[in-house]
Amino acid sequence: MASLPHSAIYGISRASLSRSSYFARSTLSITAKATFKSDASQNLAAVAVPEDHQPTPTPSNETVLERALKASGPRNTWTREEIQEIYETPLMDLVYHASTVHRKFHDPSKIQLCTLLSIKTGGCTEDCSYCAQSSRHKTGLKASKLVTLGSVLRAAREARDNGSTRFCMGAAWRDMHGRKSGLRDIKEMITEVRGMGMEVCVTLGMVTDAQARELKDAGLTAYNHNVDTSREFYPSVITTRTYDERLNTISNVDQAGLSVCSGGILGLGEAKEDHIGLLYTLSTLPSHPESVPINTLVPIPGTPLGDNKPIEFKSVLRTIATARIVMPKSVIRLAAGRITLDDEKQGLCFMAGANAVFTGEKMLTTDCSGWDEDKRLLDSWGLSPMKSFEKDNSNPTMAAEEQEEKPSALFGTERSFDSVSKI
Ligand code: SAM
Ligand code: DTB
Ligand code: SF4
Repeated sequence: MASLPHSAIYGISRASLSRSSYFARSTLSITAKATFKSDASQNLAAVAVPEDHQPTPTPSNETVLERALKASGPRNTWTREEIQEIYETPLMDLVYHASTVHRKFHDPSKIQLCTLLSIKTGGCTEDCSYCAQSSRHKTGLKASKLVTLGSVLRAAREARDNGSTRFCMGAAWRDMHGRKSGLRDIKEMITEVRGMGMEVCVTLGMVTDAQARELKDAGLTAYNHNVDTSREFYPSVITTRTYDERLNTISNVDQAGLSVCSGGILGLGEAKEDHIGLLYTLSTLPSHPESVPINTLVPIPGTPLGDNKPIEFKSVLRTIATARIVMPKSVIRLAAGRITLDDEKQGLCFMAGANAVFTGEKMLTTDCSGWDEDKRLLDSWGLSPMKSFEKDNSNPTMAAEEQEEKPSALFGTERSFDSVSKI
């Protein structure tokens, strides 16, 4: 398949919708007691609206945000204009609404801990202008061969013993073409790590449908392949593989029944339209990625972006919150660059719907927030690590059609709590 059907099509503008009914309801305060069970038929919405305050919006006066807040599941019919309207919501409101959506579809007290290992470092033929591992840039990084199974198992055990439930292995490859022995060795690593009870993710560059199926059969949980940025900005970041080639790999991964992990990188010199474009691509895929990593550029000396100024935090927060609203069931993963955020900024990201982090000694080539530091961070915010496969691990399927708010498919574990919401 050369490209996904959605990829060449951009949304047609929707009539701008009135925001009046949203503001009319913004001062109500309610208390709701909800019991969550794994049986979807017993699920209750986290936020109950008292009967006399039930909104009865007609489609003509409903804002994009209101409609998103009422949705019972993901949809992939977003237009850029709709995403822009959400993205441009006053930031405090945006974070608040993202948090509300987050609480409807996820256990807000749980953060997934994931640990990375570079299994084949450097010497990559691609020219990604942010990357330390491209052989086209003079970063001083020494290329190395595929690591041994023993070293993978040691690293995975250490990660598991420190609370990580997902182990992600990265190789600096353009694709898997002609890498028969590499694929065989990596399948063995996958099977062994999966056997330790961990979710396993790999990122190996482009894969064919047959390779994706082989990886799935070896026990792989998820495959990471980012679209990185908007379709328009992409050619100024990478020239050696196209946006559609990326989408093709994502499609192969999805078709093989693997969970798709696909997100982006902020701070490349892009505009806010590119954040909207990135989210547009991801949220209009046939099914939303199970996991959406949000990286911020770690400037690497010797790369074309080595001198880039850090991106403003509020843009990162805005992107996370918008991602949470347009892809309500996906796991939003705070990825590269998290180490530059203090505890309070990370807390805001969790409030806005981020619910996974990379933790451990290293990312792939750069530093990572350590396990002890992260345990303290989560504890200080009253958060705790997610168990393996605690969430629904499949790629979120789309709601058949947009529906009125009703009991939604929530997270797996049974629990109950009192929630006090202002809407
Ligand atoms: N070759 C694989 C690929 O391109 O799919 C390897 C994974 S690559 C390292 C995964 C992602 O990490 C990239 O798509 C990019 O979003 C992110 N990344 C790489 N270098 C980064 C950097 N210096 N700062 C922030 N994110 C980075
Ligand atoms: C993703 O989106 N970010 C991770 C993971 N997927 C593989 C990798 C980040 C790499 C950061 C730069 C480095 O350590 O070289
Ligand atoms: Fe190679 Fe991946 Fe780095 Fe691009 S991001 S240069 S494909 S390792």
